[in-house]
Amino acid sequence: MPNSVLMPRPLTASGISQLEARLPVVKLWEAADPEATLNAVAQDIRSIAVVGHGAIDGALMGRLPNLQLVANFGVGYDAVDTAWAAQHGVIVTHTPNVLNEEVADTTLGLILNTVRELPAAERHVRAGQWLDKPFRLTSSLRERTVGILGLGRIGKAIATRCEAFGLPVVYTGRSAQAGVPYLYYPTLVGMAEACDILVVIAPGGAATRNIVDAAVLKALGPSGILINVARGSLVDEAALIEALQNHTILAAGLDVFADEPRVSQALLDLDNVVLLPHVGSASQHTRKAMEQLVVDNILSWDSGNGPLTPVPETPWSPNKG
Ligand code: 8YV
Repeated sequence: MPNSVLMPRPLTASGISQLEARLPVVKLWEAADPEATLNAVAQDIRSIAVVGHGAIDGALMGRLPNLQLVANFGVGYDAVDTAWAAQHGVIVTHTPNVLNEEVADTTLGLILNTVRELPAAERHVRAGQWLDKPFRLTSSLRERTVGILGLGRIGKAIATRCEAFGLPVVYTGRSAQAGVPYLYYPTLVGMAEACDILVVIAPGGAATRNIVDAAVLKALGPSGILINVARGSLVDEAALIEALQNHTILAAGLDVFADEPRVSQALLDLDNVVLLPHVGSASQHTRKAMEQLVVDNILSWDSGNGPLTPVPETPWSPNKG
């Protein structure tokens, strides 16, 4: 049916029914032969609702001649080829702001878990080892400076929380930001030298691939902690594993990985790393808000009022779809 929404993976029942009340939805995950279904409906698809981390590349979008909108579930949209979309007049939307506080909360949790080794302390209790001896003394947040790579919306929410913990905050990114009270470092290595906890919360994609490399980890130093809540692609994972094994840095807390959901055995084998399964925004409250923004973007665009949160690479104007 014309004007269809392609849904490769499911939104919740509420999200699907809100869309279905207005538009036909092609539920690709239900198709016995997704390729054949895609060929059969290609002309009808005008938008895609993207959930999960599958790539939305030019090869897929190019098969859909009437595609006008890709609504991404997530603030990060590195899995969507926005350069292709921009060239072909396709608008991409994402879900900014609604997850800022959740991801920042998770980040502080991951920092505390990593520095104070709380998961290992909990395992100590569960294994009955407390009866034999107290848990070891750990490193501390005290006298540490937090360096934030990527002081965007989420980075600022993390910084506010760090301030409340009494931790000095510094940052690096493409440029210094006016009106920001934190010290700016023009280079990542420079900031890594100056801070003790390096928090990675910059966008993924070609421009940031492996920017946290062996040199940055060396600069972070033997008491340094790496926290990654952005994308696995920003960190050279082989260099990180080596740095953790050799104690070039003290520890790492990772919510994201190079090849999710597969986690390198070398990381699983290490004691000085805390591992989370990409749960930064994964509360019921926040995932509901993110889904609602996906739905609202599609419905607003369909009604001619334009998408609510287009990405900067594909701005919307009233004469455009
Ligand atoms: C989600 C995220 O895990 O918003 C993002 O960029 O990485 C997370 O909030 C992801 O979008 C779920 O697919």
